[in-house]
Amino acid sequence: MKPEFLSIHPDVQSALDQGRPVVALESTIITHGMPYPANVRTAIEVEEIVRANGAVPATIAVIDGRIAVGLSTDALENLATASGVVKASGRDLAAVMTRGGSAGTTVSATMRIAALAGIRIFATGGVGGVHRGAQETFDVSADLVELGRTAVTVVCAGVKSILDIPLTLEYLETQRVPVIAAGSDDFPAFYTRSSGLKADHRLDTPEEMARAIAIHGQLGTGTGILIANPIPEADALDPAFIDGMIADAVAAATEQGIGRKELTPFLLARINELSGGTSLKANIALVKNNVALAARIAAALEA
Ligand code: PSU
Ligand code: MN
Repeated sequence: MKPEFLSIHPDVQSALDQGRPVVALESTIITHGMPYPANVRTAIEVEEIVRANGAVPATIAVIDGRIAVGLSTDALENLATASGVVKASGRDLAAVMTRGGSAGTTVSATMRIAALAGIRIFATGGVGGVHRGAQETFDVSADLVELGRTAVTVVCAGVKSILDIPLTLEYLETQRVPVIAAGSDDFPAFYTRSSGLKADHRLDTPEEMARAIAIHGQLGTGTGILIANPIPEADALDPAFIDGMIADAVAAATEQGIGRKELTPFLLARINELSGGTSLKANIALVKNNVALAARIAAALEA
């Protein structure tokens, strides 16, 4: 039985009922990750790319106290423009829903909801991770904890260097989360194709990835899988260009005492500002690349 607070869009429900491929999409990227109107435009285009690659998109958000799995264009537009929309990780959902609020769902919340709805694969830009300075701040994203206990595959473009990438990979190892780079030996760093660190595993085709997901599921580990898909060559940023801006953004956050759930949105906005929109362009390109891969994996999973 699905909880009564879950509103699954008819297109998504019929795909699930008929065993057709579905890809979940998060919404914090819309509410807190990108500025308006690029956020709505991207959300709409990304759904089209999922469809073009043979799957049904299911963008997930909290709308007026209920969880929506699959959003109309109007709902997307409202979510992107309404005031008081919160950033909800899994732990925030109950309180936001109780007061009838609306929220963008982070990777952790979206994974939880996808699992409830029976969706096995989910695509986004970047996942949260272990922040730089976590030795002092303890700032480790709930995304990593959720990956350690919810059996949903997340396709991302690796981890941004606003985070401590080596510590993030250590944490995923402890949590028993398989980390697979798509068509690359290196673990990607969001804006760039390599973080300078090797990925644990490399798989090259959506069919292989679907097979790994199926085997991992049968092993009963109960953990998610992280598929790290490098940004396309043509859209990748020069590390020399972006790394300095990331360092400046992190320094500004520390100076201004930004912490907890405000930190990631602050850093994203700051980097966008400092780069004159170049980081946003790369972000949009890599999200599109990720949803296309996720749709092809979803199709291979159902084949
Ligand atoms: N990274 C991005 N864009 C985003 C996010 C991360 O490049 O929009 C969002 C995702 O929703 C992710 C969340 O789940 O930030 C992580 O937040 P935190 O670091 O507070 O756990
Ligand atoms: Mn955090």
